[in-house]
Amino acid sequence: MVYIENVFARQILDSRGNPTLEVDVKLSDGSIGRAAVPSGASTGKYEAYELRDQQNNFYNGNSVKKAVENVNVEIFNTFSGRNPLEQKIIDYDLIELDNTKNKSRLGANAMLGFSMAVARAAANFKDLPLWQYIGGIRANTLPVPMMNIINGGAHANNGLDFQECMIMPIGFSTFSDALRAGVEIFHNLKKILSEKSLSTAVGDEGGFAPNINNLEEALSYISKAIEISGYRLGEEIFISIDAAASELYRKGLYHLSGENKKLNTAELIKYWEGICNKFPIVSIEDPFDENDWDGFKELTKSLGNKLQVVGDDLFVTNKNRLSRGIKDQSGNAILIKLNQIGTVSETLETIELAKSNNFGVIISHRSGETEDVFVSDLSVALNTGQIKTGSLSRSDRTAKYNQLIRIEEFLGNNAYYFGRNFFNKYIQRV
Ligand code: 2PG
Ligand code: MG
Repeated sequence: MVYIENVFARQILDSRGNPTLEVDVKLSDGSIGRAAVPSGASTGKYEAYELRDQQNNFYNGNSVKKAVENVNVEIFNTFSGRNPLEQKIIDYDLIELDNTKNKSRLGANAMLGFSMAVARAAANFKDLPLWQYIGGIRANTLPVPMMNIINGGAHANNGLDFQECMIMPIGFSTFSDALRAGVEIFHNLKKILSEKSLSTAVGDEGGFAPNINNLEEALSYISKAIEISGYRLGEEIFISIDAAASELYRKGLYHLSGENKKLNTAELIKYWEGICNKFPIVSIEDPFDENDWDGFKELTKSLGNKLQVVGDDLFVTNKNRLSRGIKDQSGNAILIKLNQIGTVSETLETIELAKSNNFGVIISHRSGETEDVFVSDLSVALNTGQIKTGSLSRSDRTAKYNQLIRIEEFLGNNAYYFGRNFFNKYIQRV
């Protein structure tokens, strides 16, 4: 029987220059699985705990030496000799070993790095690509990307209140064509911003971060870029937004300081309805605070048949929080981030729960990323049909798209692009 022979973690750097973990799992047959852990900036309050050393004058408090040690000592001691093909048993034993509610003892970053590396090692042992190891022969769907081409909020230092203005190339029949459209639009957006003498420097996720302070202005530049690229807005390309509204919420009000507005939940619902009347928006993520279940519920009631209302900070990839959302109809889609929950198996279960309740599923990167492309494989493995992995620049983001190009090539005629399917469900033709 194949078994885990060695587990080794090291501290590496993420795309923002912050320390994170990389974990290697070596098996008895010589197979190796390597995984790196991403990290968020606009983190939800209910996420699993990211263990950082918080040591003064040392990596600004952000080093992960303790988490590294937890992998190299405790996790190694517990799991060496175990069967790497038993992902679920390993993950649940890991949860038991940690023995806290939010993975704060070992650190969700330590746990996830190990969990992902076990999956990769097992895939390599089976001589399968990760997506095929996880998904089997049913895995064939290339996801529609949410491409974050204008960054704001906590990911940029401009005046834009909301975090992500994204394009979704839905009306295409292959992933490659969809990707090409996104790239062309991205480059044309750069020209438009330059002509307006706005900065074309990029934010944390590789999208532009021009110094504008108004969502409609951002969306109008994007619309223009789509048009001059020769694509049809509302037929081929659609818009999605991540408001990351938990970041804007204080004492019952949403503070849109860029737009000089303070809105309560009901007013913000009106605001979203107004934006959706002006632009072909198919998805709004975290339109309200992570505790504003009613806001989610109301918006789902009013717009949920036309677009996705996505819970990120609201659900934090957590089955219990998602169950509440399903029951109350607070939202109709979930953003999936492995490090919000901290193991591969729990992530798979949350996705399963979402799918079986007809919730949309978007596999997501974090704003702090590495060259690891686990999310690309995961999106194809489970045929989720959607991925959010940033803009069309910076290797930490393009690495994910490049992996999807490889998977599409591997699948050949068996590759299926989810665009039309998504299109039929949400898009109202004008
Ligand atoms: C989000 C993510 C990823 P962060 O809010 O959806 O885009 O950002 O990783 O900073 O939480
Ligand atoms: Mg989000």
